[in-house]
Amino acid sequence: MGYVDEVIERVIAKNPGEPEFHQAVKEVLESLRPVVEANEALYRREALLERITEPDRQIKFRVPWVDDKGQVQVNTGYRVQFNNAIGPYKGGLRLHPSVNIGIIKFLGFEQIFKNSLTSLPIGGGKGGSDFDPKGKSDREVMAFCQSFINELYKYIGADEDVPAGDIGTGAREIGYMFGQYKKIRGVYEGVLTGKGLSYGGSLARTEATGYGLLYLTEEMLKCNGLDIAGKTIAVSGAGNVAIYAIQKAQQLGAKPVTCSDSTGWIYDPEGIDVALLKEVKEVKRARLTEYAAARKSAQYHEGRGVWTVKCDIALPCATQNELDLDDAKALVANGCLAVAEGANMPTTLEATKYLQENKILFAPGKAANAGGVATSALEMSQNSERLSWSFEEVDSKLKDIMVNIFHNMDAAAKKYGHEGDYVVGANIAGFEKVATAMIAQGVC
Ligand code: NDP
Ligand code: 2IT
Repeated sequence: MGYVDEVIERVIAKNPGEPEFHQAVKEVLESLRPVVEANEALYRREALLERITEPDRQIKFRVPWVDDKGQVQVNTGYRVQFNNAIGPYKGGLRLHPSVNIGIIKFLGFEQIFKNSLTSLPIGGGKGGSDFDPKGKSDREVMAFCQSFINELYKYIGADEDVPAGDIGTGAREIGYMFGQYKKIRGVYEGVLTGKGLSYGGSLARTEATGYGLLYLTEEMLKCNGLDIAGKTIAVSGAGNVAIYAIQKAQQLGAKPVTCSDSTGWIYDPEGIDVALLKEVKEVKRARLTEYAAARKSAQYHEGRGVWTVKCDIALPCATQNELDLDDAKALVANGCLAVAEGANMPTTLEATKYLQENKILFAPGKAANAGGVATSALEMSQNSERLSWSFEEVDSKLKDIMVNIFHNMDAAAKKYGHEGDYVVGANIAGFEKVATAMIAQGVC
């Protein structure tokens, strides 16, 4: 058995009941075959693949808090510090009832290669809790966030580990966490990113993941002889990534016609009204039925179904494994040209294979959604130099980073004989830098 297959088997055996982590490891390691085969003796001696698939540490803790009725609630908190070969651990915090250690490990593992692709000095980590912010009062969210930091503060710091937002964690949650960290540690430092603008946040961080997704998609289309202007886009999700993907798509002259949340989805043939979507989701924190009620052209459907809509480009921006083989078949049958992942691992392995076999341009999440964490790293730079850059400055750096990511993954795919396979290209380009750093730093 080859080294890659041996390590995949070992990861599955050592981490039972963690299917998302297995999936992420398979996707990465299988596409690293060309580079592993070229360096097999060295990597085996270094146990490089065993080391890169084993987190530096996993922290799991109790998060007790008191709800508005005076009842004590208990959640579980996690932080997986996966790899800090090229910089402090960096990655978001997911607050969603589905969170478990396997999900946090898949996200942390992906983050290693994504962060490397940004070309900025950040290692990989991820955290979160099974707490559900939906339907909670601001006071309850604050109580949870303070309790979460009461334990997590021991393990994070501006030069150690810098958490940020993810599903369920936005500016409100980051604000409460930052306040509690400052209170406990008595230091004012860039320990979290995605902060409010009046206390160390970066302009354009809110927009960054969605905007970055579109910058990379635009470049990928351009380099394949296509223009994004005039294209119809299907988007899933209605959160931070989806909203700003829709906004930038419109600015680039494309027409996003769908969005979704966990209960249903919208088809709006006139194009999504971003101001209304923001009002419903960012201000009222309401369901998409409110969008449909306020807009004549919008059709609301229960359940899932975004990928059945005819589109030129599909942007999954909600959650993992939300685009399966049947969805991929529907997209291909409807003449879709490109899929770019705004979410982390939204496309199943079978669906990715089908899309690529059918010559759909496919940009994997670790490249396509790297604009969020890249701009987080720019926020860290601004915090370190105690300065704030203008929106235009941050946005132009973000655009350069995304264009650069596209060309790096394109070049790595070509170098190893897989031209146009951006999954192989992104994984190899992200991996090579981390591998070189790990080997140079010795066995640690
Ligand atoms: P938000 O919490 O802002 O929005 C998530 C959206 O996805 C909501 O519309 C939510 O619907 C929907 N959703 C979440 N879970 C499910 C589910 N299990 N089934 C169906 N719909 C679901 O999160 P973000 O927009 O920040 O994150 C979206 C994706 O992008 C995630 O995969 C995240 O890891 C990834 N990502 C985020 C980055 C960021 O900077 N925020 C950076 C890079 C990647 P509902 O409200 O009904 O739950
Ligand atoms: O998945 C991701 O890259 C994020 N949720 C953003 C992480 C960050 O540190 O900004």
